[in-house]
Amino acid sequence: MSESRLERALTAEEIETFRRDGVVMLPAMFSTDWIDVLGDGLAAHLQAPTERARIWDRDEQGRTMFWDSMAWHDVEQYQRFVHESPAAELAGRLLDSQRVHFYFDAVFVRSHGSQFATPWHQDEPYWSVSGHDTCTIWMPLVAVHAANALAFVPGSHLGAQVFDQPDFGELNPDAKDNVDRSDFSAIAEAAIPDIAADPDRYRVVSWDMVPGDCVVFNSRILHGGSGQLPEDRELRVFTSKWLGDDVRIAFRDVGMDPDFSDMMRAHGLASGDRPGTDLLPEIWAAS
Ligand SMILES: O=C(O)CCC(=O)C(=O)O
Repeated sequence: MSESRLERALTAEEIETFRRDGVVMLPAMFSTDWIDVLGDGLAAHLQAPTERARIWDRDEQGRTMFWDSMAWHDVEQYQRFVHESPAAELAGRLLDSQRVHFYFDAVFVRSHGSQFATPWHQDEPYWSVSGHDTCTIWMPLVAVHAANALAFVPGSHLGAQVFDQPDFGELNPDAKDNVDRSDFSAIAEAAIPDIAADPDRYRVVSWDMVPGDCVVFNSRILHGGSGQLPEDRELRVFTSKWLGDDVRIAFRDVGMDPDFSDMMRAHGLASGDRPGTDLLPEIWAAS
């Protein structure tokens, strides 16, 4: 049996919480060394962003929210994290999957005092894969208060309703060309509820976190609300997206953002396939 890479064992309660709520906060899951690797990677990444990179918000004081995705092909430190860190095993154990493939990385970088709040949404409707066995590992690389951290509606990953998801392509103050757009109106059954207006009703959760802690969440869970930082705080977040046993490629008629479908087709992947190739590689298997 191969040796576990986890920094510490998951408790039965943590695993149960992830399955029941679709989200769990895991303190002290990554070593300082891994946080340093990601910090160095992010510094290099910000110097050479991908063609997808975009400022999502720029306010009158010049405060920004920067986003980019699938940079791991270019950023050596992210590659090391994907292949060698505990992340893939962590995903596999929480998803109870026999095999875990990597999907993509995304970073969310807010400058000091940025008031931008991430709109509430689910992830899977934007993805070119579908399945229940998916997760994102959300890792702040600086300390964050619960009031400014990503927030979640526990249990919402189990709902079947198709929401009218926000169009993240609208977040484009610099009018960048060739931005992915999404319009879910043709398939939506309901508007996203106004969760921010009544967080208690939705039992919204978020946590005080320090580097090394992570939140793992199912891609169907309703989440958002991060940001609105105090003047003296920035927020640097690295996320990685992982695919478990029931996931299949699913090119969609509406919504894909970031749209990796051309890249996936160029690697020979078609709707209905299991993830694979060096674009969506298998990283971990239960022995
Ligand atoms: O960190 C954020 O503000 C947004 C993160 C997010 O929505 C995601 O990783 O799916």
